[in-house]
Amino acid sequence: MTIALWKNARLVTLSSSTGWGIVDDGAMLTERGMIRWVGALGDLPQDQRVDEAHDLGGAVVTPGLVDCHTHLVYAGARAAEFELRLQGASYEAIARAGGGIRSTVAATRAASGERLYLLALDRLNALQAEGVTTIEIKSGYGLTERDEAKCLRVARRLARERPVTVRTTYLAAHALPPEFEHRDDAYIDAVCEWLTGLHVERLVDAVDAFCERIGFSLAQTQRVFDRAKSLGLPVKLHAEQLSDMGGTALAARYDALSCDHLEYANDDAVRAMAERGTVAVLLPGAYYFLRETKLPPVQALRDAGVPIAIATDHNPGTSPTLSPLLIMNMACTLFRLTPEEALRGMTMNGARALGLHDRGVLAPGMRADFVAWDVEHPNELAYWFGRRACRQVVVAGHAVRS
Ligand code: DI6
Ligand code: FE
Repeated sequence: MTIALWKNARLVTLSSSTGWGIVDDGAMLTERGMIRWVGALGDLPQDQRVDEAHDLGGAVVTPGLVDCHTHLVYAGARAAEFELRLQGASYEAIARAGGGIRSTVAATRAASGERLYLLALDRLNALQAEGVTTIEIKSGYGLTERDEAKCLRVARRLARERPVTVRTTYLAAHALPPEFEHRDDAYIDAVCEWLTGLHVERLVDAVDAFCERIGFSLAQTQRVFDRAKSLGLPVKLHAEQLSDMGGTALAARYDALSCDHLEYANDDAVRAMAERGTVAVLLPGAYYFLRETKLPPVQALRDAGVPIAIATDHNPGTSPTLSPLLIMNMACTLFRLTPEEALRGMTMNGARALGLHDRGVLAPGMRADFVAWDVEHPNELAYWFGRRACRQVVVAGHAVRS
């Protein structure tokens, strides 16, 4: 098996619980897609066999970015809705009037799997050009068994055809489709039934719901979670984004991998997450784009020791961004995370929010997913915004070509 040496890097290992873990004049050995050794080049054993060597040109090198919350597969933009909101219409009012998520559902149902694939591929390529090596992709714009399957198959196809890890999440409990108007409990019955079939087809890695006034109730969310658990699937939740529904505490009782958004989460929610090891996923893009003012309880999360991840939440309604670095910047400027917390949030804690423990730090035994950046210090990753700072992306020990 080929042993590759990657040298001339300023490694940002994140391998201890605090601090960047910088190794200057750093080097890594990779073999079979995994990291075998990490250290200063001068400490590499003299007799180490090396089959190929790569010069990283003095770049800052971090773990590959993990975008742990996206809605990447859909058709249609929502710029007209953006204009309405700029004129004063609220996101909730637009949703209640049948716009919002439902308008994306109509466009997604009308699109072929091939068309959805090409649209999502373009978005994935943009994210990867900024360092993303692992991505979560939710369904939730199909809302029929056939259309949810269509979207999840697109997500699986992306993983087959691009060098990236994709984790799929079933989010049929995202909005009530028009054919179920006033029959939300019947819709939840259908959501549970479809899940069983999609699971048999191995299309689902985790199960999510939108627990919100304009989404689904606690009791309905619980029914979806019960079905997920009966199939052995982990859960996560869009919780406390627009109001305090108590979804976080419910999700924690089901040992959720993560609770996401959390602007309205209270102390009980934070405690529940801490007790169950649930990751808090903060989504500053949606906060920014909806011009929200209620901040998530960042200090309480820190004090309770809840791991904080951040993600793009890429979607056409509330976070139409393809820039993980911009999201790191927003996590600092809007939510007051430190640049180090922002990087941990988009690497190791993002991985944890997906139940992945083999990535997110540069250490022996981890996947060889890493990114070389045109910066001098990792704090610049959250500092610049709108700058193309990514020099090279490496996935499982292979340089990615776009
Ligand atoms: N919360 C969000 O921010 C996205 N979904 C959700 O449950 C928004 C989805 C959309 O507006 O299309
Ligand atoms: Fe979302």
